[in-house]
Amino acid sequence: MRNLAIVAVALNALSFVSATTLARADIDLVLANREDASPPSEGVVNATQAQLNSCPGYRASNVQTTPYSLTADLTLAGTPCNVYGPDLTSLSLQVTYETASRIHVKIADSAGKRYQVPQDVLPRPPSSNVDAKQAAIRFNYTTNPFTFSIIRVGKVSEVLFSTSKTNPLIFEEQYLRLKTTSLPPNANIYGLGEHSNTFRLPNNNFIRTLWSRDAYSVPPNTNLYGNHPIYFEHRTTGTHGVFLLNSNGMDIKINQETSSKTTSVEYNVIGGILDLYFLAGPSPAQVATQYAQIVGTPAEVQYWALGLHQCRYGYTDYVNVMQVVANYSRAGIPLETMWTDIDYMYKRRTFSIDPQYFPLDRMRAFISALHAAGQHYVMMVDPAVAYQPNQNYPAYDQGVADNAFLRVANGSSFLGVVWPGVVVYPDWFHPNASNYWTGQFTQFFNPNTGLDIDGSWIDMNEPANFCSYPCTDPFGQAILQGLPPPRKTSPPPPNAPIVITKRAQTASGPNLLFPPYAIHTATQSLSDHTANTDIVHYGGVTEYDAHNLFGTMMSVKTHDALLARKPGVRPMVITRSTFAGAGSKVGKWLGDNVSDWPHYVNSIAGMLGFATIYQIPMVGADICGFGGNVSQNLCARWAMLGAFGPFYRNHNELGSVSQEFYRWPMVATAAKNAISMRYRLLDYIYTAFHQAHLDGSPVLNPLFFKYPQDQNTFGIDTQFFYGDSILVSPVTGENAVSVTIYLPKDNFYDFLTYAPIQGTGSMVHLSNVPFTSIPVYIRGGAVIPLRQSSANTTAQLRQLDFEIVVAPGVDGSASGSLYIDDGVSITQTQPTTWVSFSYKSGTLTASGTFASTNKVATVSFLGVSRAPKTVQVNGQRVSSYSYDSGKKVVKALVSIPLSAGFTVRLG
Ligand code: MIG
Repeated sequence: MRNLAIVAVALNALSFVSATTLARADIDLVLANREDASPPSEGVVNATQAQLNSCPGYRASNVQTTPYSLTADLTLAGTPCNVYGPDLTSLSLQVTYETASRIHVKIADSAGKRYQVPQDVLPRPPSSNVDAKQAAIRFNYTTNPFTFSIIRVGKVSEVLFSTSKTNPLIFEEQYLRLKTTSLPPNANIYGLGEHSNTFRLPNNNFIRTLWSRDAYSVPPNTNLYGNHPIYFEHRTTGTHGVFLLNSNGMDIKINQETSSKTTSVEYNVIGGILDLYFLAGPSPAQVATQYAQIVGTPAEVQYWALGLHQCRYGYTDYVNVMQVVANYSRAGIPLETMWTDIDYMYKRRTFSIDPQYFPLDRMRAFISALHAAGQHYVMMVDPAVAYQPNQNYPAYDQGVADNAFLRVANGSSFLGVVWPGVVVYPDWFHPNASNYWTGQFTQFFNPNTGLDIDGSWIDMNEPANFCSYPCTDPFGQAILQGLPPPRKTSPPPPNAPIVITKRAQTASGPNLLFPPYAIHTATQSLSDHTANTDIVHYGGVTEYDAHNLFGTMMSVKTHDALLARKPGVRPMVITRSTFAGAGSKVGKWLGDNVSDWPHYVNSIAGMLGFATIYQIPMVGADICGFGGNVSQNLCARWAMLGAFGPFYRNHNELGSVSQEFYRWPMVATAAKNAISMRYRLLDYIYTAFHQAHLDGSPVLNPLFFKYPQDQNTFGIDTQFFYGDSILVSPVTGENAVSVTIYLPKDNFYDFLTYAPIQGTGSMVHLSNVPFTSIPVYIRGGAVIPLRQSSANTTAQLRQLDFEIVVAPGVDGSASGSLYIDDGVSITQTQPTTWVSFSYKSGTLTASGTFASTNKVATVSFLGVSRAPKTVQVNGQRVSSYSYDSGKKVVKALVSIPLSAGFTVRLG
């Protein structure tokens, strides 16, 4: 226990000391210690697999079927094993063929009393009640003991998921165990985030823990900020998905089963019910769109939000912030959006502004100047509200008046410790929470009298707490941690609420603080460094059940607050903590990474998880790294990789060396080169976002999504497709100027020169890749709309004409699309442009709806093996074209209004 105490102190220190004073080695040490630390033993049981497997399982009876459904009663099939608490004796099973590619399997207590993720947090999709015979996957079962499997039917019949007698279903008050042992050996499993492991998950002796946590340095093999209990399993015969709709803490164990030579996935969940959705695919992208039908398709983003963002923790005052904006202009690097961290707040209190360092009138003037320049401004909002009774602090007073804060059992506010010192937290379940939150936004961010922000950055919503459980003395902790308490030297106010540290545990009830099964959270316990899990939210939901929803509920409230502030405008919100479904409202950044090469490389896997699996495509890592000091080589590489991430923001920790792109000439050049590519591609990726919004199509694609038969691609997470067709292969080695990449057997074209590159399904070594360049290829088969050039702001970019690039695939054809709207409105009042391009036998055809004032100024045909005799636009010969026989490119200079369909033909 002594060791534990030391670690706890060290972790508190870690929470607020800047990275410059805490070397990376110290961080690793603290984390290593933390992982070694055994969980508190109180109430915790350690059961063996043998004990679990001797549990009786359940027997199915009263089986009722319709063509599209099955229900049954499940009764405990023997003596209760009570391994982690009492077994439930009667359960209900409900199976529904909701669509031809989705089966819903719900195993719950027969009384239907247990906690389930609330409908208003994640509305369930309607069921189309499809005849089982029409479905691509089938539910099979045995009655005694009850086991079930999900089978892919069709040409190849194969088992996707199957429970067994040897690993019986366990359903106890605080422990659910469900294990499938039927995955192929060395299975390709993706998802189950948030994690910082490889994109293709380790599949032996591996535990994924889902429990939201403030996770500085985002260590692999630990629980991080968000929770997404969805996995895709890929085989050459097809991909399928399994989603466990459950917000409770859980361990998902993946192992190689030596006896059966298979891979197993075992859910160990400490509450809720087993609410499973099986998705048939069979293509990886189809699993993605099928998952989107459950959790919602991603919110449409504002066009400007795809521009470059600059942020840091530690901008000292508004003058400093303005200097950064000015320096970007001076360096000629297009900066779209400036951000400000908690630095602006008065004593770090949310919804407050420091009158000396960030005076309101100066800030208002600064923000209008930004807007006048076509730029944008985003500020941080934290959920924890400073505990400031009788201080005329509206965010606190109004929350108290609205009863909108989390309370402990005796009715007083739950007190934690965050930046401003002692804090309270909103209870998002409270019916007043929406009004309270929207009220704060409409007042503090009032465009006419307050800060006219363009978007909101929400942090610490795990929720984070710097006070270790049981946090008996938050006031003392705030002082000890040097956080700005209201009066450092004064005693707590006489009316300070009594902090309840009494355990909620009763002899027979559930133990909400230390459940018998201890999930492998990297914190000391469930309640450590967050809100206590025995807190009961308004309406009776416990923090134990809803902890993993806090960030998503805050996200939705913030989204709604921004919408109330500017009706009709797409809210721009970037959150840290997420749950399944968050992407339908907000975007996400990957939290506190570190300025080192491994974090740079791993940011790809991180983005792929959110953009391809979890349906939160507006995602990015802190570019150039948050903690620690970045080197110019690393910042140059990251400026370029980040330009091919959906959310492109440079962000840095308090005390770390400055890392704005203009700080080093080489980094400035790298950034300009990459931004130029990104901006020319902005409409291409905006179109991908629109498609994602329509049906959940992935905005980034791992290589295997495009080459599902090519085994070499299954583990690749150092290369990816930006959108459908732009292959990004960054240099990954530390300080390296070369990289070995994989090129699938396909046609590719260099993005900058257009020269063809034949992929042969093998590794290719690229040497002499300078620190100002990133290898980017167009995949054959694509028609890519590019803006003619880059621009200083996205507003200017929208004025430019287009170049259409035709990059034929192996079969000689190509296709693509282009979506243009006003870029900001939820509902478009003006006609939009939605063009399909297709290319075949020398003819490019553009059809669809056209309402753009932009023109097509150039059409470039790649991979053309001879000079064309003629080039015709809508049947009329044009003379202004050239042919480059070395690069095999025909470039036609045209002037085609995007107001009607057209053809361009090579003769
Ligand atoms: O305890 O607001 O992840 O991006 O700069 C740290 C200060 C609080 C954590 C965020 C980080 C942000 C920092 N915040």
